[in-house]
Amino acid sequence: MHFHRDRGHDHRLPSEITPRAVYASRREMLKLIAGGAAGAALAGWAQRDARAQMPAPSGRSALPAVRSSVPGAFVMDKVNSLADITSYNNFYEFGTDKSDPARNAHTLKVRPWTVAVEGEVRKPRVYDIDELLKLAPQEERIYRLRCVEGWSMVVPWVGYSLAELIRRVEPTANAKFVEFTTLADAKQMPGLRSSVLDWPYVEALRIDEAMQPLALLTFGLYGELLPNQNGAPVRIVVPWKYGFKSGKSIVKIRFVEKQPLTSWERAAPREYGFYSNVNPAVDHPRWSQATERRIGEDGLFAKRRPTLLFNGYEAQVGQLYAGLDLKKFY
Ligand SMILES: Nc1nc2c(c(=O)[nH]1)N[C@H]1C(S)=C(S)[C@@H](COP(=O)(O)O)O[C@H]1N2
Ligand SMILES: [Mo]
Repeated sequence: MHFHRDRGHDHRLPSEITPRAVYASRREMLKLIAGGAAGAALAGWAQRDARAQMPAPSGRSALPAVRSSVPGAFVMDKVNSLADITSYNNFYEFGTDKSDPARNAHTLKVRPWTVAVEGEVRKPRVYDIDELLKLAPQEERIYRLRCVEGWSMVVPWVGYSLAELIRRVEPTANAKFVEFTTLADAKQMPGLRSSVLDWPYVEALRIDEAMQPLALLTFGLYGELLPNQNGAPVRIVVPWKYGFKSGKSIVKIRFVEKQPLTSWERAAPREYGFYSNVNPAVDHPRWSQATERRIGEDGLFAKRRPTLLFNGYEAQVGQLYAGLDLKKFY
């Protein structure tokens, strides 16, 4: 099975590829926005842009949020529509076609729901989802999402920094990595009949990556609770890594000393490394990662966009990897 391969095609002429100068100036602008006074105004603009594109009330539950002050929390790119974000999904527990999660995830029961936080922490605890929702102020963050398959979107998430939860459980000195486990219940998840992955879906981060304020414990999008196909009732979003690092419908967060073996690494270690930072210079063994297809821009004349190092979040996360050979630790 050719899972994890994008079906988009690149029909660009060489002249249509964004000149390097333009690409560089966009990155400079993003850095300015991340840190400067102009940031507030522009971030506000980005947020209004998201709101303006909000569809009529959908019947989901509102999740009020404040504007995030975390550097890098708002990208300037046009936000994808709610329809795009909720109909083109990877959530293999509900099937491997992009339309399967939207069709099948209604069987996921999101209440009652608990998240066990355990391992190398002084205060291990099982959190009820409604308690977790109120642990810290909910913030809106407009992030790029780059799938390893070569497509991307821009999503107005709602959540708070994973660091808020991590601080409360007080990791010990042995806590070097954090592992995230998705629910695996064949009664609710028809995709578990397929052996495309070893269930449950497990992902992990180094603890300093998990503490980076952009790493988001995510409860909603477009101002409302997460739709099931996007990982309700709680998921991880790590915007500078390929999308598969952002596990959905999380039931366990475990602090460990040794680097965990993640589901995608186990399935294809040569193709999906532990780090999986977005990097246009490190190709997937079966396709280039230099460019991406922005969902919502596809069509006969749509151009692929250049993929940015760390998905455009280099100013915020680059120093986490200082001295690391990004080709070796991909
Ligand atoms: N449990 C689980 N989490 C998952 C996946 C999955 O199949 N199962 N797919 C990942 C991939 S490949 C991507 S690109 C994103 C997609 O998130 P979205 O559907 O909200 O856009 O979820 C990630 N998290
Ligand atoms: Mo993905």
